[in-house]
Amino acid sequence: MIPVHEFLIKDEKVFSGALGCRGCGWSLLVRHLSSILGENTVYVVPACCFSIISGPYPLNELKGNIVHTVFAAASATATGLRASLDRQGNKDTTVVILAGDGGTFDIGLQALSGAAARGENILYIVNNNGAYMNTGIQTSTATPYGAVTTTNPNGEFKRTWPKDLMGIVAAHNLPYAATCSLAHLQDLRRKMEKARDITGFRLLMVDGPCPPGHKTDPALSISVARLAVETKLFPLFEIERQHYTLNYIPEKVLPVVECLKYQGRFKHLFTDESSYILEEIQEHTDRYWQQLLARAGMAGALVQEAAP
Ligand SMILES: Cc1ncc(C[n+]2csc(CCOP(=O)(O)OP(=O)(O)O)c2C)c(N)n1
Ligand code: SF4
Ligand SMILES: [Mg+2]
Repeated sequence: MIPVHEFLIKDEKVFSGALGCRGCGWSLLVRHLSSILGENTVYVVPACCFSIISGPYPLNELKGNIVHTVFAAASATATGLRASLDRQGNKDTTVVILAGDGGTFDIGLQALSGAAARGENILYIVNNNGAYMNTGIQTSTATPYGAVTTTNPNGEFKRTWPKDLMGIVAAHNLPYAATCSLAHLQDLRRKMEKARDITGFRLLMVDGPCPPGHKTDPALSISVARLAVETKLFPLFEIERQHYTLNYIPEKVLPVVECLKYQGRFKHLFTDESSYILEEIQEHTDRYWQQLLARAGMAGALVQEAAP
């Protein structure tokens, strides 16, 4: 076990008084990222909760340059900024996108794909909190199957599986893409440092706690994030030129209900009539894990079933 003080941020770039809700993942993610990237960084922020958290101009939450941009165009804006810096001979400034899942899985996907295919020298961070949280919890294509959002009202819930964004970005043959959890800070910081030092289009997808959207206790944000990894709902892995590496294999895999039960967005599933949905989520999770093992060349070596 690594002592907590190992992860204390020594070079703080985020001012106190940010506008995030209690237990929000956005600021913690940006605190770690900015302490690693330093002040010579341009953050490109499409519409998302971080647009608000970062503060209205001229009040920056963050020591660094922030460019607010339209929802669909983060990757295009970052491409232009990178080209402009390169033209000035400035190779040292990092251009990084801070986007939500809505701005990535849905509306920003075309620009993302274009920039990734061109191999633009951009670091793309997606805080995946599984819905359009800033405008009141609407369903995105990252929203988990079974979750209630405000676009699935009156006892309804999302009935399609979330998009495999990591599979989509892997197909662009990126030099580096990885998933990260705020409950695994050593792994998160290592991946941020690795992504910082690679040239080309890099993408990190972070599991984003959101107490109002997930209907969770703000004090449990990190615990629920840890359970998402332990239940394999949010596996930690890296992709380098389509080569997958699994970074964390739970010693004793917990059933998905152990994570879902803390989230009010799934509470309607805990009835006799809906228990089959929980089984479907378990099966889908196990299947995705098996696919990851196969992609990492570990199929057959490790077959783990959820404990009863
Ligand atoms: C073209 C366009 N449509 C809708 C909006 C309204 N809008 C602003 S933020 C947001 C939600 C963003 O969701 P996500 O990208 O998941 O980020 P989160 O708020 O969850 O951090 C929406 C719908 C907008 N700004 N521009
Ligand atoms: S709604 Fe969710 S993502 Fe937005 S600031 Fe609050 S906790 Fe963070
Ligand atoms: Mg979101």
